[in-house]
Formats: sequence, structure tokens, C-alpha cells
Amino acid sequence: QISVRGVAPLEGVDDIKEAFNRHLHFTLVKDRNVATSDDFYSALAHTVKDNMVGRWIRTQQYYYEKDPKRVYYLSLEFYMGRTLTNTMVNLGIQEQCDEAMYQLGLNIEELEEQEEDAGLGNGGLGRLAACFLDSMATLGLAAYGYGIRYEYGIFNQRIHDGWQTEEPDDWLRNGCVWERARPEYAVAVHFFGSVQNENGDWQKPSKWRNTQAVIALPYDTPTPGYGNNVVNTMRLWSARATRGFNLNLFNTGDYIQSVFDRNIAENISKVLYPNDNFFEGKELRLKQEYFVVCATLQDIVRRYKSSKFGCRDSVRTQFDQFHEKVAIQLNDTHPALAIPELIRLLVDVEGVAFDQAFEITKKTCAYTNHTVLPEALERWPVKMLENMLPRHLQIIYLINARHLKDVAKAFPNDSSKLREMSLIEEDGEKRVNMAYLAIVCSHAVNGVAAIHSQIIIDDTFKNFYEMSCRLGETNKWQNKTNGITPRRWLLLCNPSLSQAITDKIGDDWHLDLTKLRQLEEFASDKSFIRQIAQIKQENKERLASWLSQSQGIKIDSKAMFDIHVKRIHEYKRQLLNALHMVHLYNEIKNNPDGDFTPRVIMVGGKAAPGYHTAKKIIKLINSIADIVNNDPIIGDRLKIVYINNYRVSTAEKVVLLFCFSLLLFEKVTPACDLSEQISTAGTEASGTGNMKFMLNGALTIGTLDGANVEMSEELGGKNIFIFGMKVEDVEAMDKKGYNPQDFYNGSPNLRRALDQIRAGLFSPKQPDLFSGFVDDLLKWDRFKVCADFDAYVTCQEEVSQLYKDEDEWTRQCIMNVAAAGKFSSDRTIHDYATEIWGCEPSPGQRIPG
Ligand code: 26R
Repeated sequence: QISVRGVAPLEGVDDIKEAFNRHLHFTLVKDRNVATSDDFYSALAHTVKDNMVGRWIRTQQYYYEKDPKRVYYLSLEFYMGRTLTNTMVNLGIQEQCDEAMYQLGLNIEELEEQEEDAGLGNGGLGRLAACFLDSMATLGLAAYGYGIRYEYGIFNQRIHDGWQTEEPDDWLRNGCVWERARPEYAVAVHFFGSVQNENGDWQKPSKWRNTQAVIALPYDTPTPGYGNNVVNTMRLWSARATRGFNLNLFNTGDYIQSVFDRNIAENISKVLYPNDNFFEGKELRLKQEYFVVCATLQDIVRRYKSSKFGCRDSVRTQFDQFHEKVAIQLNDTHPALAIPELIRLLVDVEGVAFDQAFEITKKTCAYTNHTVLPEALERWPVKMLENMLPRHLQIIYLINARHLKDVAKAFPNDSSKLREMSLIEEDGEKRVNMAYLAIVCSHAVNGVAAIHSQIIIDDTFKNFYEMSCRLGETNKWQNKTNGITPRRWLLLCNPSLSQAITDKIGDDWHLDLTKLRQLEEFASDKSFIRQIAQIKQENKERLASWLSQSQGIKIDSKAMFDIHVKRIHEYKRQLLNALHMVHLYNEIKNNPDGDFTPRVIMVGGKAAPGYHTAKKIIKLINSIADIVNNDPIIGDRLKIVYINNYRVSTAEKVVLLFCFSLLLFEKVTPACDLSEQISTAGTEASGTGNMKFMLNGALTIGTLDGANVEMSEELGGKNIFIFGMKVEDVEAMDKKGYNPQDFYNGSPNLRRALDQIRAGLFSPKQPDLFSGFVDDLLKWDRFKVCADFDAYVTCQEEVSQLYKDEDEWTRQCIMNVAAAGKFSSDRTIHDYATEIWGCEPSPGQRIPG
């Protein structure tokens, strides 16, 4: 037996062993005989954390002395996943730890598996925030992530009889090694109550009275940069009842009840809302949004005031330079209450005039939009705001009054614009449009891929873009194409591919991913092709054996791994994939001796608990899997074909739907042959899974949507399977009037598949289970699954053809890795820093010490 990651430099190994043993003894109070795997994990995690705290303190001291502009990334979600391996990688101590554990007779990979996922996010938006923290530290920015320390993260998915069920994610059950409570920085957050304005003037400093207070207790987690000694902070707030919470009950004698009622306050940070792309308008969610914003802004202002000017020790009292020291990035509108809250602090607490407070706020804040689906846009009822945040509603009205004057200036003689662009929507229940609020009070607004940023200005926020143009607001509307951190999404999750790349081009790509272009030179090199193919094969075998061990699923690792993992949503069109499965099934059944390319189709992802259609899609895919995988005729015949034909012509299609988690995402990424990115053009803002697969040497089948467009550009339009309607085609079709029935009638393959599903072929015990579903699809088909079906099938046939030519397939995989450089979140963050935040990244510059 050798340690898993090869020979380690021996310096440091003894120290690590010693620290590990010390933690096992003193921190965990265990000896080797009674210690569990979890104890060993914790001892190692503490040891690794110890290696970081010196850098963490020094980084913060360094910021205090240098007083650079601070960047605040405000987000309701941080989808961090596991921390141990990532920390070892970024600190450069992975091999030493590995060797130390080996010398102690422990398997480090087993210990790594003990760590809980920090699943404080739903999907793309939350994981993007996590990648950004890595890149901000790596680029040496004085940055902070601010969010909520949910006691329960994204639910754990279970599949019962093909249906999704949800289980609470009790991720803090065994404690969290990485976080540190900071009670000395706790602050109060107020809700409800009423406002007293001076002379009834809302613009004047006002008093917000008779509120209910909740304590926000911060927990800090270090976020290390890669190889530069920088360690930034992610500060997550946890809700605590105040000492006197519901003391009136106490006074009336019900002490026990008053203690119970502390839960009302503490529920604020209890659980992450599992909605992705759907606005529900729940009061507790609004409380969460204000809670994080209010606590964070108090922290930001405190830090601004206490920082030094140059070398003088005086404390800042003026706010005209606030925006030169503070940049606040709003991760979608979820933290958009930061805007009225900052204005409130400036006006009511710091005594700044309203107009100046507005200007400071606008120069400080910037807003990123992550979705154009109308049902995902936050529109809070005025009634709810009036009740919970009366002062903020006043401030929003003041902002709106200012804004509408500007609208009138920009669009003279067009009163319809006043109604269309008001922050307050008046049709039906009065609501505040949070995106409009964020746009009006930000100096920069950006989309997350080129096509998405274009759609925003052409369509979603057309009026606001037009107004900016007329008022001469240049550089307000921007694009910042998303990225992923190459540390977690290549170095950490795919060590063998990383090593093969480094052997060819050196390791500069760790910090400059565009260096991967140099691989193009080797793309046709036969021995490199064989090496890369071999690595992919080993990754697939690793996934296959993991699936068989942990989920009891047996698959053929030689088959094409066709992978579709992301949140389940109609716009992402898992249904299109499902129809393709049925089509393949039919093709094999009709021609059992045909020469099919074996595939393992894996679909994974969570549906929002209340999203019935998405849950039905999960059930449908599992139902198809049941039939395909267990078809008594086909199944046996496939086996016979496989054996009889001596592997010349095999046909085995396996469909899997597994319980999805971020961990699983990390496991499937290196093993993917074909990445499914098949949303209706114009619906996926960017996508980031697409980038992860590309970087790990998968080919993509996708529509010209989100970042797929730029992936295709980077590839020069080659080595990627693009199919289906473009945004223009979708628009034209909507104009003309789309009728899915036409496609049903025009496509025998589609008709056959839909008829089979409708008739219950895949739900024999409940033949009408999917009939309503199919009927609805043929009536509306909002995301044009039927319209793209034939193009998808044809494109998949090309994929199957190419897969038969292993060398050519692998050459194209290498070209994909080589073209993935643009999609590093280091590039994304560099652009945010220079074009929005106004601060200089210092990549490669180490913090002294
Ligand atoms: C509850 C409601 C307000 C809500 C809406 C939307 C909650 C969460 C979301 C998540 C959305 C905004 C999201 O995750 N969007 C994704 O952002 C990714 C990162 O920019 C993109 O890559 C992806 O295309 C987009 O869907």
C-alpha cells in the first residue's frame, strides 16, 4: 500500500501527525481505539484549519493596514460543498496530509468522505457565489461573502417508488470544524413597529419605533486563496432571540411559554427555501432577506468607520467617499433590501441628506441578474413591506418618486412609461418590483453570459436600458460571463487529468486557465489521445464502482456516459432527454441486432418540493428506467447480443436517476462523456455545469443558450453538438403562434414516444399516470420540447456515430479542455473587479509572512 497521492515532501509531515494526534486527544477527547471515522476526519480538519489561521489573521491585519477598497458579495446562498480537500489544495499541503494519514495507518479518502456537504444553496446561483469566494481570495481582493447560516441546507433527496421525497439536511449535526462564532460582533435586527417622521417629511431623519428585535450572531468561515497566503472571510448570520424576547409573557407569568417563543425569532435562519426560479412571496423569506441585509450593512458601516485613512489613526465620520472604500455586489435581487437599508442608515442614523444618501448608495451597489423567467422575479406585496419594514417602504416610495421624475425626463410625452417603469406595480395587489429597485439604485447591472445580458437589455429590462442610454449612463449595462473555479472543478475533482495536463504544459494553468490552449498542439498526438482516453475510462470505472457500492447500480463503464445533472425544471428540458430515451428504446426494440452505441444515460437533480410538474418528470424518467432496464425481452436479448456477438455489436442502454447532491456532481464531472445542456434557447441565463463538463473533457450536446454560445465560440464552432432553435427562431415561432400538435403530427418518432407514454407503456400499474401530462404538453408546451425533438434526435445520432471513433472522440475532448480557459471564475472576478468594483486584482502576489 502506498499513500494515495504519491510521494510527499517529508517536511511538515511530522508536524501534521503531531497536530492530528493532539486534536484527537484534546479536541475530540478520544484515543485511537474508540475514535470513529468522523473523529479522524475532525482531527484532520482541525489540523488543516490550524495551518490556515495564521494566514487568516495576517490577511485581515494586512487589509486593516493597507485599507484597500472592500468588496462585499451579498447572497442568500453559498453552495460551498465540502471544505477539507479544497483547503488542503489551496494551502498546498495535500501531499503532506496524505502522507501523514498514511503513516498513521489511515485512508485519507475515507476521511474526506466523512465531511458533510455545506449545501446552503439551490443550484447555479449559490455555487457561483462559492466559486467567486475562491477566485476573490486567489486574486487577492479584500472581499467578504455575507449570507445566512441556515441550520438546514438544501433538502436531501430520496426516491421512493420513482417519486422524489425530501428529507431535512441536518448538516450541523456533528458540528462544523470550519466555522467560528463571533458573539462580540452580534448585532440587532428590527422588524415591524412604526415610523415617526420629522414634520411628516419622509426625507428627514426618522425614528422607527416599537419594533421587534432579533439578534444576528455571525459565524466566520475562512476562504483561502490558491497558493497566495490570502485567507478571506465568509460571514454567515444566525438568528437568536434577544434577552427580552416576549418578556411581556414573562411578566404575565408565563415564563415557560416565553422561552418556547424564542423559536419564533430563531426560525429566521432555520432553513434554506428550496425554490429555484420560483418566487413564492412567503413572509419568512422576506424576513430572511432583510435579516442578512441589515446585519451585513451594520458590519460594513462599522468596518468603514473604524478603518484608518492612510496612516492616521482617525476614524471616518464622512460618507462622501463611502463608495471609494466599499463595493456591494447583489447576487440577484434576494439581498436588494440592502439598498433602502443603506439609505436608511445614512439618513436616519448618520444624518446624511436623502439625495446624497441615494447617490452614495447607487455608487456603492451593483446588481447581477441570474434569470429571465418572469415567475422567478421577486415582487413583494406592498402590504407585507408596510407591515414588516415600514421605514423601508417609505424610502422605496421616495426612490420611486425620484425615479419617475427621471423617467419623465427620459421619455417626455410618454406617460405609459411611468406606469410600466414604476417600482410599484399597481395592477392587482400592489407590489414592489425588486429588480426595478435594484436597477434604479445600482451603478452597474449585469447578466451572466453574453446572450443573457443581451436579452436583458433587449427584452426583460428594455425600458430601463433605453432610459440609461437617454440619460447618458454609459457602462451601466454590462456582461460578466460566469465561470467556475479550476481548483475544485479540475485540480481537486480530477487529479489524474490535472496531472496529465501539467505533464504536457506545466502548471501555470492553475492560475491562468487560458494556458490550456497549449493543449491544442497535442490534440492529435496519438499517445496523448490514448492517455486521455485511459484517464476518462478510469474515471468512469471509479464512478461505476462508486454507484455500485453506494447505490447498488450496475453499469457498463465502456458505454457512453451521457449525463444530465442540474435542477429539474421544465425550461431545462429533462423531458426532451426522457423522450430521447424512449426513442432509443424503440429503435433497439425494432432492430435488436442493430449496431447501437451503448449509452448510460444519467439524469440527476432536485425538484422544488412544491413543483409538481418537475416531480412528475422525475417519476417519468424513473418509470422509463424501470421498463428499459428490466424489459424481459429486450434485457435478455441485449445480454445475448452482447455475449453472442463477442462485443462487436452491443446494445445496452441504461437509464439512471440518482439522489442528487453537490458531492455527486463532483464525482460525475470527471466521468462524463456527453454533457446535456439542452434548455430552450433564451431561458438558461448561463449555466455553469456546462463549463465543468467541458473542462473535464466531455463533449457537449446543447442549444445556443446561455454560456453554450460562448463555449461554441471558443471552440470555433467545432467539436460541440449544437442543435435546435435559436433565440430568434423561438421568438419567430411565438409570433406566428406555436402549436405542439403540428410537431406531434409531423414527427412519427415523437408521436410514437408520446403515445406510448400516454398509453401507460411505462406505467403499467397505473396506465393513465402520464396521460394528463402528455395532453398538457400537446396543448401548451411552454418550452417547445416538441419543436426541438427531431433536431435533438438527429444530433444524438451524430453523437453516437462519433463515439464509435474513440480516437477522434478523444481528440475532440482534448480540444474542449483546451478551449475551456475562458470559463475560469478568476477571469470573471477579474472583470467584476476592474469594470464594476473599481479595484485592482493582484494575482500571484503573496501576502508576506
Ligand atoms: C425564490 C426565488 C426568488 C429564486 C429565484 C431564482 C431563488 C433562486 C433562484 C435561482 C436562480 C436565480 C439561479 O440559480 N439562476 C442560475 O444562476 C446561475 C448562475 O448565474 C446561472 O448559471 C443559471 O443559468 C441560472 O439559472
